[in-house]
Parts: sequence; C-alpha cells; structure tokens
Amino acid sequence: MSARDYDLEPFWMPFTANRQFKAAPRILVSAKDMHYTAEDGRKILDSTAGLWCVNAGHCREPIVRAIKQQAESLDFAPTFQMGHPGPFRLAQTIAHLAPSDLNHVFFANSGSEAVDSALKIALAYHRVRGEGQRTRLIGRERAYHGVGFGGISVGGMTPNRKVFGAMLPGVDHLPHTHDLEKMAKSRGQPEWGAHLANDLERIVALHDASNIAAVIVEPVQGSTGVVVPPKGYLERLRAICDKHGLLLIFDEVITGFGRLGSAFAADYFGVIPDMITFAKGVTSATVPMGGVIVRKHVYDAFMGGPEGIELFHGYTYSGHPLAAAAGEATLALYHDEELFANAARLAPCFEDAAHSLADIPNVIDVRNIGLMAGIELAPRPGKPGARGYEALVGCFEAGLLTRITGDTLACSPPLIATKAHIDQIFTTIGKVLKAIA
Ligand code: PXG
Repeated sequence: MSARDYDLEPFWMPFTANRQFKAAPRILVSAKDMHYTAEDGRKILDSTAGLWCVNAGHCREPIVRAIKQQAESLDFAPTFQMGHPGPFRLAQTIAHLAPSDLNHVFFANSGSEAVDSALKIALAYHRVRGEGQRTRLIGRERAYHGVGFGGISVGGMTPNRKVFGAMLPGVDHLPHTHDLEKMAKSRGQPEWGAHLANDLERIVALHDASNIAAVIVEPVQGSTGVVVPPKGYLERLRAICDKHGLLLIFDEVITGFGRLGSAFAADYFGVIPDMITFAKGVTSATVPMGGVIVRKHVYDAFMGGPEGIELFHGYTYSGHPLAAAAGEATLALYHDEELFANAARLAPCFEDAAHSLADIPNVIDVRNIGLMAGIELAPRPGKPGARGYEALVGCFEAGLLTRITGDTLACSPPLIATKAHIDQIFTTIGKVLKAIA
C-alpha cells in the first residue's frame, strides 16, 4: 500500500460506517473509462458507474476538454437577474431530449436539490392557479429522493428518516411494490402489482383531492435495491393523478440519461409525468448538477401569474458555467456514441448474466431492467446487512466495485460497457457469493 500524505480522520464520510472504513479503507485514486485504479495500483472494474452517475465512463476526453475550456474563459457568472450562455444552451438540449412538452428546465446542483425544487414548484404551481390549499405531498415507501428535508419527507427508506424528527407535515406514502412471494426473480417488469397504484385512490379519498399537490415516485426505485414497477402500475398512477388534478413527478436522478436504454424512464414506460427531476448522468458526474424539467402547462401557469419574479427559488450555482459546459459535452457524447442505444442493446445480455446468479445459495431475488440489476441475499440470521457488506468487500478484493444497500447488491455499469465487461461483473459476483456462502 502506498504511503498516504493525508489523515483519514477529519473527513466525516457520508452514508459510511466511518470507524469501520477508516480501520480498513478502500481508496480510489484515478479512473479511466470502465475502471478505477485503487491506491495499491489495482484496476477495479466499475459495475456501478460510481454511484449510478458516470454514465459516459470515466475521464472522457471531450468532457474533460469542455470543462477545462470553460474554467479558462468564464469561471462563474450569476443567473439571478443575469445570464450566460451555458444554461440556456443546456436547457435547450435537455428540452429537446425530454419527451412530450417537458420543455423548461430549472437547474440545481444535486438530486436532493432537484427534488426540493420540484416539490416547491408543485406547491407554488397550485398557488399561482388559485388552488393554494393543495399542499399535501404523496411519496412512496422505500423511495429515495435525496437527503433534504423535502426529500426525506416524501422518501420511504426508514434509516434515512427515523432520527430526523417530524419532517414536512402533510405527507402521505403509497405502498412500495416489492413482494418476494409474488415476483421473486422476475425478468424486467413483474406481472403482479399494478393494483397497488389504486392505493392512491384511498389516499385521495382520505385527504380529498383538493388538498393534494403532487405525487412523486422513482419510476424504478434505485437506492432501495432496484425495485422495478409492475406492468401497468405507472400508467395507473398517471390516470389517477389526471382524474384528481395531482401533479405527477418522476424522480429520474438514476433513470435519466440512458440507464434504461432511453433518454428517460418516461420514454421507456410511455408515461409522461408533469415534472422530471434529474442529476447524476446529466454531466456524467464530472461536475455536480441537478434540475427539474417541467411541462409547458406548469411553466405557463407561472408566466401567467403576477408580474415580477415568478418563483422565489434558486441556488447560487443554478446553471453554473462548469456544470453547464460539462452537461453540453456529456449530452453530445451520449448522442455521438449512441450510448443510450448501446445500453438498450446490452440490456438482454445484462439480464441473462444477472439471472445466471439466481440459483446460487442465499440469492433470494434477482431484479433487473435496462442496465440496472439488484441481487438480494438472504440476511445472516440476526445480522442484517452483514452478508451484503461481505459481498461488497469480497468484490472489491476481486477487482470489482459494486454497491450494497442492506443485503442487496446493485449493479449499474457505465453505458459504454461491453458484453465482456458484463460477463466479468457477474462472473466475479458469482464467485464471491459462492465464497462467502
Ligand atoms: N433522487 C434519487 C432517485 C436518487 O437516487 C437522489 C434523488 C439524491 O441525489 P443527490 O445528488 O442529492 O445525492 C438520488 C441519489 C445508492 C446511492 O448507492 C443512490 C443515490 C446517491 C448515493 C448513493 O443507492 N441516489
């Protein structure tokens, strides 16, 4: 191991068991295309696109060049009452890419900020239309919408909520759609579960539609371990939202920009929400950026409101020049290399490879869609998460970066992956799972 010229202690690591990590650190020092290099010089295959975000692969030359050039010519300019070309250009590109009339873009710097922005836009939208009593927000169990107070309020991952008090008032949750007995080891969308969307009718009956602003869901739940929507489920949510005048928000922080082989999950499922939140893949994670794409009727409602500032919301770095330049170069690369189509082409072989693990002892579920897969392991008795963590460490030692959430391994490689990478990913996971059985 190389000598470190820094102390591990002062950095309070996010979503990490700090004491455990600092006793046995895993440090990555560089990256190129599909691989990281660890501090001991080993090449590590990236099966997770970093944290579901490096969709174009690592340190891609056109993106690096665009960021360098931007840093040299315009480091920062305000977007409050001023403008610079970057975010106008990028918003135009994103609006072209997005389906239907999702044609205006509000920029933030992360998925969490994107979600808070979307929730605030939903509340302000109803207010500007004279329905300001619509203040309730509906999320879903097991959802991850980032870590802001808005996001954890509509989110449904218990550890992310339980020590943070009462959060936003007036939030209710749909049931999650995962049921091992009904759908274990399904390929793609499960046949069972569309009826779970009907719970929205129960929630509407309880609170009355006139009090509800919006419903937010990840079209495919990512963080909780890849939960794929049952066939017909999202369509039914859309229909119920339409019936009652509720805005439907798709949180596409993970699914946006090619993860399912299409630009957005909205395209893949053929269901058009009123807003899409995005982050991660928009810049292939090179510079932090997030945002909200809204449909024409949402934007128009604000533009028909009182004169002056239409939305009292924004971040110093909304549309930051480096992020905008990175975004433009990233979207151009996705286009030039047809990376969304590559993901779509690889998806069947990815599905086969993931399901080749299905009969390994302790594998209780394999779920997949596009280039996302979750492999759920039986927890060790009395020690939830222990087997998952052993798998993570075993894979890293075997030269593979994976993600775990509890006892579920998640796999989401960069969209530049080849069949050989997919084979290596699942062969390695298979060997490790057998070794730690
Ligand atoms: N919404 C969704 C659907 C996400 O997946 C966020 C919002 C928040 O984004 P920011 O940029 O604020 O982190 C996310 C983030 C994991 C993992 O391994 C997932 C995320 C982040 C870090 C790790 O499951 N998703």
